[in-house]
Amino acid sequence: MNLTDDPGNWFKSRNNGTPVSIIKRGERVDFKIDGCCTNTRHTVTLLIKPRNSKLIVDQDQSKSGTISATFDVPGVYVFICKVHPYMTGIVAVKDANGNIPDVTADSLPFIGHLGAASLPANTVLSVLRPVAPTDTDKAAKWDIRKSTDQIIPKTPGVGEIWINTQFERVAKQRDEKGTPKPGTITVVDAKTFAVEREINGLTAGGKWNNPHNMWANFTLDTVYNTNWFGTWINKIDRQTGKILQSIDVGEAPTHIVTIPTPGSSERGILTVPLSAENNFVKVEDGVDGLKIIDEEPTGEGRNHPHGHWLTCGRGDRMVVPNVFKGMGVAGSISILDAFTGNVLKEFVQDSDDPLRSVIQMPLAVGECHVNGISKAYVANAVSGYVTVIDVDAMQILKNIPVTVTPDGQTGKDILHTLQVPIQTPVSSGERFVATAILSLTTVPNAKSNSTDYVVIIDTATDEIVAYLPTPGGTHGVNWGAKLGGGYYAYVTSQFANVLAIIDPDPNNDGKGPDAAVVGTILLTNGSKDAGVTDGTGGQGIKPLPITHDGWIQPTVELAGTGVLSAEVENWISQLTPQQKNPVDSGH
Ligand SMILES: [Cu+2]
Repeated sequence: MNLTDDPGNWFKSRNNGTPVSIIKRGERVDFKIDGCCTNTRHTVTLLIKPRNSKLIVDQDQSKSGTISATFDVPGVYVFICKVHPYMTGIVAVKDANGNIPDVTADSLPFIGHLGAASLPANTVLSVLRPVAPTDTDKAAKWDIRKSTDQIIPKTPGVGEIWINTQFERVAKQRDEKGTPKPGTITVVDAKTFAVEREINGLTAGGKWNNPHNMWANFTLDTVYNTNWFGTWINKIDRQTGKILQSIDVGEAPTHIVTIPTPGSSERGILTVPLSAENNFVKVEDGVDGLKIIDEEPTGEGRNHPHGHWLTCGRGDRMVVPNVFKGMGVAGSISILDAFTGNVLKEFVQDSDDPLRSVIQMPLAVGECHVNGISKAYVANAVSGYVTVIDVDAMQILKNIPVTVTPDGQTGKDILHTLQVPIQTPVSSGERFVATAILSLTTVPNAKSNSTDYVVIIDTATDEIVAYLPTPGGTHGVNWGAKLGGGYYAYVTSQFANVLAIIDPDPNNDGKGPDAAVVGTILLTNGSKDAGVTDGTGGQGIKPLPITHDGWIQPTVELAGTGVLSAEVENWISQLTPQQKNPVDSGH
């Protein structure tokens, strides 16, 4: 099998061109990670196997090259990549009669939560959304909506919403070797909730592959974009969508956050974790354009850092999820000095420590001050918990189980839920956290009555106050200004073609149990050759203006100075005093 950058076909069998390789017992599969099919490094990690199999396949760091495995027991083997955890490959091993044995509940506990002891292999594969190599498969398994499904919120937002529609196919969009690579950026007008335009990578000189996450500069005339299956970031002119520059930063860059610190010489510098390496880089956007000015490790040893955040307001500390440290799924959460890059504290997974046991493949962080304390919320992919950290005291406060089995149990890991919590930002008004829960299946759960959902966490109690159903493949969430005050949580879903909009507090009483999905916006725009992938792949999401404390004020300060475009001036004029300076949220 080749590991690839192709959505739904990330492990591609050379025998049948699909992510399901069918072999006989005792046969070997070579997993190839090379320039044929991917622009970065990966792992080949065996997650699910038949009960009696002794096979172990895993690596302690991201790799290129060939990884081989010989299959000892008939049955279904599920592989993932620990760098890009939704990359899914299947090896189905036939028994002596040529049949693939059923998948049992002790191999995959999820099945037990459906009330079954075992299920046919084909039944299990038919519900796995990441296994969708063709447009026909995607149309069947993914959550593809029509224009009649669209719901426009009654209250408009302010500004623009930038969305990485990472799986959208673009004809002739190729890497430097000429291999097709997916992904666009879809821009939604927050006033009308219409798709304003789409940006593709045709002019990126091959440095565009699975565009994953974005941030903007303070004047909001530039958007920076990462390419998670490549090694580059792009600098994009916001108004024209023109790609101004693309530079190499290292393997599998994830998210971008600028340093907001007032008075700092590093204000505006980009920080970018590299998920197939151990470091983050600092990138300056100066007179000569983008330039790497520093590179520092995000922990001790191997790290594979992903979606970080800087402390709201001061920006003096950076909280980084290190997805995996070696063999297995143990990760860590680091607190760094944002200026020196020094690691001040690293919480490493420890099965004997009740607070650190759940730090298994942490993927993303949200951070804001809550009642004067800098608090971080970290989503752990494998354990299904959100870890709450006091960033000032550098202490873990609590772990909140956010994933749910089909029969409604919480506190169970990925093998029971087949769900992964991903982005988990704190609202700019600091009252709520919205955590995106991605389901790997088409099976609903008994709490949200949907496959995918967002949980709303009250930051005063750190308890879940709402489970809100969202479209298939929910991955990204971020907060943008609601016209007249307050914030919307904008939600992306990688296996759907829509943006969901959540109002965390429609009756404005400061409490979240009335949180509701108030909008569903189609991200399709009829792009030629995109087919069923039009508007799909929603991952990184950046509402502009950037509403969090520390990032909104520099833009507001520039209003009326002639530096901002007329469009940005207009956005800023629509913000309430509270939205312009969310430092004292008054809750
Ligand atoms: Cu990968």
